[in-house]
Amino acid sequence: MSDDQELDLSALPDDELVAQMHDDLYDGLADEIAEGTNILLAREWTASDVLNEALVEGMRIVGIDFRDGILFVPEVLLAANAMKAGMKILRPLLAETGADTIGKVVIGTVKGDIHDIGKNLVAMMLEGAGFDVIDLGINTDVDEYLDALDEHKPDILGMSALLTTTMPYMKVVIDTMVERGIRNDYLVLVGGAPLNAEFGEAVGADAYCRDAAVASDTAKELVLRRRMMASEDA
Ligand code: B1M
Repeated sequence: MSDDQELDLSALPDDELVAQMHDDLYDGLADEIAEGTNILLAREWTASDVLNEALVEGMRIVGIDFRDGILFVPEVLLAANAMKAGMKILRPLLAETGADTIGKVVIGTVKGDIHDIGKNLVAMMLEGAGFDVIDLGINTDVDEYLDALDEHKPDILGMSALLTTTMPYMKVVIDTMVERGIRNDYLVLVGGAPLNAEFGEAVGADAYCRDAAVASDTAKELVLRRRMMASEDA
């Protein structure tokens, strides 16, 4: 629309800019999302405030209209691309850390599932907390997870699922780890919108993480606790 093209984002006050970014995300306008992200950062917003208030909130609105049949897959794909344009700018800021590496995480979205925005956010927050992150991407099957564990010997395996039809695959992975006698060699964290703590417990994970911040706090806490227990046993 010509009105939108002429809109000077930098002239908008913060609240109007954020509302405009929600609209731009909805319309899948990646360049505008990148521009809005840079403007908010230049106004000294923290990376996590930009992420949560402008991007995640915008995607929440998209999710509602997707659920209600107002938006369809192609539009939501564009919105996801726009979100990624903002996340690309935020990534180095969220991953910025002076801390030494505190552990290693292998993470991936489970087989049958191609949603990766939440998983990518979790990976960024873990990097920011000082973890080395090996990201297996989307549609990850049990062999890919287990090969990565073997190759990278991480402290943590993280799995993401956004569909009620794909979340049971987490149990396939954990059960295979049990069968192979390697389950207790790793901490297993699971997350994704349709999961909850009961599900995490039922599939045999060490913890369910509601969001990326919880995932990073939980990862730090469990790795430190495990190291303390190991040093007490030694
Ligand atoms: Co899809 N989709 N989608 N989708 N999509 C949902 C998930 C849905 C809830 C939409 C809806 O109906 N309201 C619905 C699932 C319904 C259900 O199963 N109950 C749905 C559907 C049905 C589908 C398709 C089947 C649609 C179709 O084809 N008819 C299809 C499935 C494709 C497949 O995977 N096989 C599909 C496709 C797509 C797109 C490709 C168009 C696109 C994905 C693009 C991409 O990811 N690159 C898409 C999107 C964008 C969504 C919504 C709108 C947004 C998801 C998102 O990115 N949220 C989503 C609606 C919604 O969730 N409200 C929807 C933002 C993100 C920051 O949040 O991912 O929840 P989230 O991640 C959070 C936490 O969950 C947690 O931390 C993250 C950050 O705080 N977390 C973890 C996530 N993973 C973690 C891992 C951890 C820890 C925490 O490990 C330790």
